[in-house]
Parts: sequence; C-alpha cells; structure tokens
Amino acid sequence: LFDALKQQPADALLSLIGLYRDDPRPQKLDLGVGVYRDETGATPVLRAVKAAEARLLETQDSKSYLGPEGDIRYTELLQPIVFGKAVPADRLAGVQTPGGTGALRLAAELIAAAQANGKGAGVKVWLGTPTWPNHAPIMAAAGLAVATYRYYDQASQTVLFDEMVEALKGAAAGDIVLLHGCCHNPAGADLDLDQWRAVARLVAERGLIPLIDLAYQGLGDGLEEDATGARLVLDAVPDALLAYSCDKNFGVYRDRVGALYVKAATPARTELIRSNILSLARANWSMPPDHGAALVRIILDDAGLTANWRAELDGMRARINQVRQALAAGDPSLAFLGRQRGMFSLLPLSGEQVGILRRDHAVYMAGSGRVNLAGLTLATVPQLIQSLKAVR
Ligand code: PLP
Ligand code: TYF
Repeated sequence: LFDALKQQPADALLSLIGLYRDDPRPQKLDLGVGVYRDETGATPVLRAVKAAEARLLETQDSKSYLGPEGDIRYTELLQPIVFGKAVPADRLAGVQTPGGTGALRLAAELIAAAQANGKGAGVKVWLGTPTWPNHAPIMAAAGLAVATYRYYDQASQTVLFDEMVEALKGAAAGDIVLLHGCCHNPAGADLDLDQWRAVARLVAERGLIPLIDLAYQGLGDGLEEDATGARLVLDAVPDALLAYSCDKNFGVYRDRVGALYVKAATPARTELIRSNILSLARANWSMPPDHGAALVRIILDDAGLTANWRAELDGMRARINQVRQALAAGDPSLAFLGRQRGMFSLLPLSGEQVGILRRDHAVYMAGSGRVNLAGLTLATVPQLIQSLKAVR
C-alpha cells in the first residue's frame, strides 16, 4: 500500500532552522522562520506566561478531559480582544483549536461539510497571492477548490488593490475569501482603512463569506488597530469565519493555541454551525491540548497579568518597528519596510540572490525573499544593508 505514496518536499521554512543551526559562521543572521526574537536573538517565554504557568502548576487539580470545545472561558475571554465587543452567544460559535492552523483546518472542514450537503456545491476559497504557504494545502486537504487573486507585487512593493477587487468580482455568492487580518505573511503590507471598507462592501454586496486569518494581532500597530479591518468586514456580513492564533502574540508557539470563531446570521444557524464544528473537531483531534489555552485564560482573567502581557506585547511590537525604521533610514531602497508592519516583508530578490546571501553572507531567509525582521537588531541592521548591496 504505502509504496504508492509520493515523496513530499520538506517544509522549506522549517528546513531553514537546521541549515542555520549547522552554519559555523559567527556573524550569521537568521531571518527565516516567523518567531519573535528579542535584541539578544532569543525567543523567551513571556513573563506573564511564566507567571500564569506558576499559577497553573499550583492550582490545577485535574487533567481530566475538557471536551471538543476546549477551554470555554479562554474562547470567551479572547472574544472582546478580537471583536472589540461582546458578540451575543447566539450569533457566534467559538471553539479552542490546536493553533491557528487547527482553526484554519476546522474552518475548511466546516465549509467542505456544508458543501457536501449540497448547500454550496462548487464553492471556491479565494486566496491572495502571495500568501502563507500552508493556506492552499490546508484548503486542498479538506477537499476544497482554491482560486487566487493577486494581492501584492514584490518588485514594486505595492498592494494590487484594484486587481484584487476585479478578481473578487468574479467570485460567486457563497465563495470564501481568505483575508489576512493584519501583518500580512509574507508581504507585510495590509489594506488601509478605506480599502478594508471597500472590501467589506464588496463581500456584503456579492454574498461572499470572509475567512479572516488573524495570527499577529498586536504585532503591527496595536491590539485594537490590528483588528480594525477585520471588524469592519465582520460587521458588514451575516456569516463569517475567523481563525485566530495566540501563538505569536503570547509567544506560546509550540503549545499550539488558537480558536475558530464563526459568526452566523441567526441563532438557529449558529447552533447548527456549533454542533458541526464540535463534531468535526472530534473527528480530527477529539479535544485541543489544554496547557497553552489555560495560560491565556489565566492571563486574561487577571487584570494585573493582562496589563503585563500587553506591556510585553507593546515591547515586541516596538522593537520590530524600530528595526523597520532603522532599515528604512539606512537605505532609501528599503524605505518601504518602514511603511509595512509585522514580522515579515518581501525583499525584491531573485531566488539566486537569496542563495548567494546564504552562501556568501550567512544571511538566511525564505527562498521567496521573505525576511523575519525580528531576526535583526539595531546592531545587525547595517550588516543586512551591506549584504543586500553586495548582491545587487
Ligand atoms: N496564519 C498565518 C498567516 C501564519 O503566519 C501562521 C503561522 O504560524 C498561522 C496562521 C498558524 O499559526 P499557528 O502556529 O498558531 O498554527
Ligand atoms: O510563516 C512562518 O514563518 C510562521 C511559522 O509550516 C511557520 O507562520 C512556518 C512554517 C510552518 C508552520 C509555521
């Protein structure tokens, strides 16, 4: 049986971790996989998370099963941060998921299940290009058809908004449109508020269903600011999906902390969706892992810990934006980095130039030219600028 399998490529981004580790050059720069790094290059456990872990260790009196919805209080406490308000429980189904990836997969399975029941035969999921490389495989794994709209031009560093709108005018009612809530991965370029408003109108008028991927809230301009566009879209439509990740903004990557929220037009539809996402979760992972979500719950349930977490998040965001401003100030051709947000941006480099940067300059980035700016410090910004000049 298994000989029929085809060899699969390794995840290109995750493979960089090993290549970088094995490089003996002391000046090497890791701008690869998307994790936050502090000015010493470390990805530390946040102090608020450590405090929550100490509390959990002391107070947890059982590890018995929770259920497919995971930690209900966690999904409730996260809700005002994401939506900016309390959404009535009979209009919003929320479940804890294994990371943002689990939320995306569950969203895809829900769409596929509805489609299989004949409600949306031929539904397409519209992905911008470029996008996070896992988006298309997740949709395909659930059996969904993917269509694309051009989103960003790497050479001119511009969001192709008119092209995006034109493409989405070709989408059929009931089609799904995946939108990055903030800190676009890999482009670093988000819609401005007027563009978000236009997208909100477009999806509402054409009966499209937004699927918002919000994996970096708080790492762009602030917790509120980073959710503004998503909220505009959510408020404009009767039905919408939102895949959330706490893995970056709480720094709990390996603990796999996410949530799927589905907004529905009526209480009956909300209940229908809730029962289906719980049944799909059971068939996939039964129940999500508890630890990370319990930490987020403990933090958000405590005003002091919440304030500490927000301050640490503010610090991470400030450092990323400081690196962005330093690059922009250090080289006019990098001015666009100062206008973009989040950990990632796409440098206008060929695959060959990316290879030379790795081989001759020990600068590690994704083959696409995507850089994780959190891999830099004010001290190493000039090194990147010099290395880029050398390959141009
Ligand atoms: N969506 C985007 C755009 C991402 O960059 C990531 C990164 O990992 C995810 C979703 C998935 O997040 P998680 O690690 O929580 O599964
Ligand atoms: O894009 C990134 O670097 C992050 C981390 O298969 C990541 O989203 C990368 C690859 C992957 C899962 C997560």
